[in-house]
Amino acid sequence: MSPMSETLFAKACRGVPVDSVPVWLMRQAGRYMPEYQRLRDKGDFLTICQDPALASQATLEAVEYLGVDAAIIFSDIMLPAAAMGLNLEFSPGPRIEPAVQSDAAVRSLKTIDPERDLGFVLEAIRRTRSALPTDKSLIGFVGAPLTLSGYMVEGAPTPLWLRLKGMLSATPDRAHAMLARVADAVAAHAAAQVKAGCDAIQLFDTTAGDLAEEHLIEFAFRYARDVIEQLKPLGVPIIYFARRIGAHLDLAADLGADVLGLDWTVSVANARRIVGDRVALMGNLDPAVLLTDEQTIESEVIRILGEADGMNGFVFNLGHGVLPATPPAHARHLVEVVHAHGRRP
Ligand code: 1CP
Repeated sequence: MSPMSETLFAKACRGVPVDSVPVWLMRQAGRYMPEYQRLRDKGDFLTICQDPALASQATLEAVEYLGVDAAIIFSDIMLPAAAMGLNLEFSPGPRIEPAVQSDAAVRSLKTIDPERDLGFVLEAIRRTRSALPTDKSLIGFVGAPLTLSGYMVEGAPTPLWLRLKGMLSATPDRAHAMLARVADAVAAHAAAQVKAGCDAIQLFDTTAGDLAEEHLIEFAFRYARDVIEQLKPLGVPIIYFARRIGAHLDLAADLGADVLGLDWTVSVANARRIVGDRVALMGNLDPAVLLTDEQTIESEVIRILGEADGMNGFVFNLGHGVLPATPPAHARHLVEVVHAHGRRP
């Protein structure tokens, strides 16, 4: 895409001047939406992910309902784990059985071929890109190596990540071997998503902020940077999202990503002071605010836009995914008020 025809979202990611603030929501096509619930009546979550027509429909319905500036392809960070040879189920959260808990299990992780193993995601992207208005971006995504490896080691979501942390501290060689393989797999999958039509890639490193600082640097940031370096030549904006890394933003700003996604535990104003103009910022409304009322949502939007200090280099989002209990009308109201207040007069 030539710079002239770049979308508002792409411009904001690159920090070039815009006359309004773009907005999209992590998990915008999720369980809170009646349209998605109706799709779920037709099949379980994996079935929707593996059916390009249904996955594309879920992606597009969210964009149409909410009026957001970007779509995110309906998929999941766990799918490359299945492509690497693991047994993956959703019930409803992801389950990997058996989990990866030995050097031999790490060695037997397969190299992926995205067209062969994840072709359904790529076909969903092609369909979605051709149906999506040209002024809206389509975001592809992968789990960052640390976060995806965490699920592969634990076998299921967990609040404490004890097996993952055990691997990092007791068997660091195994951890490095695993992270290197996972990094290659997610980089290949992300690159294939760009070739299929995605205009941006987000790395979800949701778990990184739970680690000790030295582990964050050695195991999370190092492999996130590897993936980003592999994607850079493709020329699309890259977003790095992690939670609870307010104390590490200075390092995160140098990973090579164009945009840092923030959760609500650090203010946009403080983040901007730390990162300067090295990266654009994305975030960071607490998804809990969407459970309140329209006035509260509007005043929180005004506060965050004020902290963003001008419109350039900022993408409005939540600080994590939309909660399942969110009234859909509140999510739509959020988008409306960002568009109303985030505009040059
Ligand atoms: O219908 C259902 O019950 C399935 C619910 C669901 C959905 C709608 C899961 C299971 N994944 C998804 C889609 C999904 N996952 C998207 C789609 C696009 C969108 O944002 O609209 C994305 C980007 C993800 C990313 C994802 N999956 C992450 C990273 C971001 C995050 O939320 O922390 C993680 C950790 C997962 C794993 C996962 N998938 C599903 C569950 C329940 C989980 C465990 C983590 C959790 O409870 O959120």
